[in-house]
Amino acid sequence: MKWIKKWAISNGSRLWLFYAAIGMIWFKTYMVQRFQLDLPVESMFQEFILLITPISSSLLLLGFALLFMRKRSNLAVILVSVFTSVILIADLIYYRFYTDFITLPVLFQTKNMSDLGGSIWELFHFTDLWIFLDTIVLLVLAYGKKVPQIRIHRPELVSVFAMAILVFFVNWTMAEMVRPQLLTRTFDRNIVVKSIGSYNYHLYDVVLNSRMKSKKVFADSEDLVDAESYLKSSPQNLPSELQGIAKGKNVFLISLESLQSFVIDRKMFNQEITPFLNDLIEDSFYFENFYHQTGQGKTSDAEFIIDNSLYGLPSGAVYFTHAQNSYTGTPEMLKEEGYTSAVFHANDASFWNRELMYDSMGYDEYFAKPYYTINEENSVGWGLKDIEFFEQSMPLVKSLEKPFYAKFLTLTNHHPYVIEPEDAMIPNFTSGDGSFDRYFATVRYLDESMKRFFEEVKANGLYEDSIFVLYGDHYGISENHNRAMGEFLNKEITPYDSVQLQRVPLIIHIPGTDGERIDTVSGQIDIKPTILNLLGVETPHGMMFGHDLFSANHPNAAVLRNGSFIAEDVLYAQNTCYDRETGVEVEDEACDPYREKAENDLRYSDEIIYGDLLRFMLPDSDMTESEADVEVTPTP
Ligand code: GP9
Ligand code: MN
Repeated sequence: MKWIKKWAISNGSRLWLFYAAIGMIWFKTYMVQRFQLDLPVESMFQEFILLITPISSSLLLLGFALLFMRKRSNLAVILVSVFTSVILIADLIYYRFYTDFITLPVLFQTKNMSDLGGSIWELFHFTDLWIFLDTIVLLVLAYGKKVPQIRIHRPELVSVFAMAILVFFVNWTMAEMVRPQLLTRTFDRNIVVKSIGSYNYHLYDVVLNSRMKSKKVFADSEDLVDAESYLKSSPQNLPSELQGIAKGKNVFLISLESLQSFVIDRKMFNQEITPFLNDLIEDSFYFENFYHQTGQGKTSDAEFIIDNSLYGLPSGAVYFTHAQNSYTGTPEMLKEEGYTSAVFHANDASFWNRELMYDSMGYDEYFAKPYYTINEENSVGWGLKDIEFFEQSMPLVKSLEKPFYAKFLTLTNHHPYVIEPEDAMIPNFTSGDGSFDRYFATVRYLDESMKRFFEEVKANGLYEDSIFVLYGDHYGISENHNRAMGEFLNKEITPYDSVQLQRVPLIIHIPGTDGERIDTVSGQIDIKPTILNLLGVETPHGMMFGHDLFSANHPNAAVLRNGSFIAEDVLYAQNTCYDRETGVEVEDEACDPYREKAENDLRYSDEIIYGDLLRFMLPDSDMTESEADVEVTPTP
């Protein structure tokens, strides 16, 4: 017994710092995952899974650090401690805004970084610095001469790696018991992190992205044929009564930044939050159950979905990852009808990689920051105030050759929702949650800017010959604000409510046509076919996943990018099937008929983008390259 004690003391001290590092990294990671990220844990079993998730990756990281820095082993564990803290803080900041986890493509979107500065500071809490406590303790221990340099023997290092692998497999097996095919099927990163932990998730994300990159190389025209026959297998739309009603008219497409439907028709402190839009809806087609379908690409995903009727990607922004692909977007299709297309946005042309992507999608003009006069007086938050933006855009619009397809991207109602006192037309809410409380004043300002926009369109004689499509691009209030949202709506926010809160307004205003409130379930994917049908444009080689919203046999369903879906009578979210009307949980079988379709839609759309399959399509034909047996030079 004595020799065991002796062994333990001598070996314990030479590995002491290693054990301390493992313990502290495990502890801080668990605390952040469990209490700061607040990942929803539904059972003791899941609680246990979450508890063990940091072990395998911490062992792996420490193992590699000690392998490569044998001579400076104390420094090695300190570097691992710093590295893990940086990851955790980055996760926290990202999660606080997006309720999601960063992916590799998002990390490399450095072009967006400078504009995000304000938002990042708002999301960083000074108290987050506690996450670096372990580094401080390790530094004191290592360099305060309290403990000797770590000396780890080769067999011990091998057992560290063996242990890492073993723990990972135990962790994975348990996670698969809760959610089968966790890593192959899910689109919801929150579930992945909850099941395998933040560090393992980041590693998985790296592998996933490298696999995605290789897909284009191996794709061929047969893959396009597969996707085409999949799309043709679902029922084709019956022509709507409104088909061609706006033939030859200009199209104003307006992205309403971060605008969600819950503010529409609602009063706060007895004041309407969106008085102008509420009035406009009375003379327009208003889609009450219209959902945004964006992922990490936010505004750019909304643009992509709307112009292409393809889904954005499960990770990253397609505007960044696949800007060189071939597309057959609305601007390109309308060019054949004699239309000019343009985008108006008072931000850097490179934000979201727009300048490249707009080229690929066939836009003729992009009026970005250099076209606007922007100074301290006329800007706030992210830049030029929306009212000024529309005012300064008008002469540019008038310079366009008609008919045109013009897209406007608003900006003032963007997180962190700052506004100057003279522009605030409604007071802040009073929940104590800063950005939630401020949201209403910037929404009200956006509403006012739309009023001014319509006045100017009329004053410039453009109203009668145009149609107007206004849409909310994505949520503005993430699940991170559920407490404040609950207080505002006077109810507890369940996962069912969280999906329902992904509704954004869609208003289609056609001068001279009476509108209607339409309660069909629909999504951004439906906008392209709807606009094309209103303009009377034939779409023989559509490759579109959406449907004309005015067609009598519109599918009455919407698929969200994280795999949740909403259908006629059910709503599916976080592995649970709900009754759509009541929000009451129902048997899984009720959702089954829709689940496969939802998964297939997302998968085929992803395949088209990963494989750059539209490059195999022949212009002006509904045949693919293989059917026509003609060589087409792929787009570089
Ligand atoms: C930036 C604007 C906002 O140009 O589109 O982007 P978001 O952060 O909402 O995706
Ligand atoms: Mn946006």
